[in-house]
Amino acid sequence: MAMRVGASKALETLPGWAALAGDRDAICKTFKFADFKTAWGFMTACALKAEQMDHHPEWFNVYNRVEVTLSTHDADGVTALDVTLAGFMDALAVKLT
Ligand code: HBI
Repeated sequence: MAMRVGASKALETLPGWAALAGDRDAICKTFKFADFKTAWGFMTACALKAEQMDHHPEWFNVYNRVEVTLSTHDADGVTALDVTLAGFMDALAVKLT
């Protein structure tokens, strides 16, 4: 199982991400794109990456906005898997915006 690093340590290397409000150890970020199809393209590429990693985001989409929460359920908190997936999302979002 992936080792828990915790939100505060993870956030040191993830600009624009924040700790989820409340007691849960998780990180979150809202991505905004030009339109729905770009947001959906982002989600599609992230979904394929998530499948490759066997590590899946929690997310909510309305039109051009994608709200993402990352945490590792098996570890009950933020692990290197979340940091890797967050980094992938950030790099992709830069290309799409
Ligand atoms: N995704 N975010 C997240 N956290 C997990 O612990 C997790 C997952 N996707 C698949 C997965 N675990 C599997 O290892 C099984 O536990 C379902």
